[in-house]
Amino acid sequence: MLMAVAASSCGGRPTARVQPEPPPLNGMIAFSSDRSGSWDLFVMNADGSGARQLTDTPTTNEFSPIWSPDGLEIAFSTRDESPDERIEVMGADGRNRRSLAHHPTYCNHPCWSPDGLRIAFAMGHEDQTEIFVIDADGANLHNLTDHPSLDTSPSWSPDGKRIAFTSNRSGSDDVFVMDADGRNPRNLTRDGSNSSGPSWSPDGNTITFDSDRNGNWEVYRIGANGRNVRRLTDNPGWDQQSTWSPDGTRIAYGSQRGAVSMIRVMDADGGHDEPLTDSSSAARSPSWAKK
Ligand SMILES: [Ca+2]
Ligand SMILES: [Ca+2]
Repeated sequence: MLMAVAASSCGGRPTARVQPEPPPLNGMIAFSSDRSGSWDLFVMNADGSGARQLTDTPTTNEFSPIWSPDGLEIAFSTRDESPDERIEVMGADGRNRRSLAHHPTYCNHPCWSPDGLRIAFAMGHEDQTEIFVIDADGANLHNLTDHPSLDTSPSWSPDGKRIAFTSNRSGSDDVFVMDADGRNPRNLTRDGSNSSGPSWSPDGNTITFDSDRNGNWEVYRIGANGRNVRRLTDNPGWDQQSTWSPDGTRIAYGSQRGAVSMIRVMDADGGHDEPLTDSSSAARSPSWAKK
């Protein structure tokens, strides 16, 4: 057996050049997994070790976790047997859950402002969802988009001045950027395919997003000015839900290449791609803590 392994590895194609070592995987990643029976929220070290269950709610599904900028809280969405989908917030230890907003059809994709004072999210019905913003204490709910289309998945720029989001107002799903007060929306990805799920890099210069422009969902990056689109993943499964490491060198994302979705990580240029969770249960919606 050992000889066979040695022979096959010797018989492989010679490597063109040796890749440098990948940057270290520091910090914490929150994600959603069905490993406990229902969908629950977990945190793990960014190298995939030390996974810990934060919610244990057999009749409620928790999705889309996102860390507060100070790392002390996690906002997320929930769906249970009640009519409403909700945005909730809890401590990073899973305690002190509180509900911020709810809607009978759709209430999802929370995103903190960089100062931690507000949360943007998407809410609405089948034909029209809007990006709303609410204070982290639940006050001052207001609509930022107010447009008869599906506006979803906000991502706040690190300087707090802009919000990227997904909208189908141009006919297909596209990534838009607007001022943080909802003014001046502009389309970054106008190419007729679907592009969604923007995630702003820590230095504010780059936005990752998901697109099916090559017939299959892959993770791409684009300059925040709309230039220099580049594909980062290339495989037949879906690759979506990107989140940046705090130092901007690595990107974690959700990927389904076999029977279940997994969390994977790669360099910010697509190199050193590797799994962080295994195939024994589904995992998705990673969020890398900002500190
Ligand atoms: Ca649950
Ligand atoms: Ca793919």
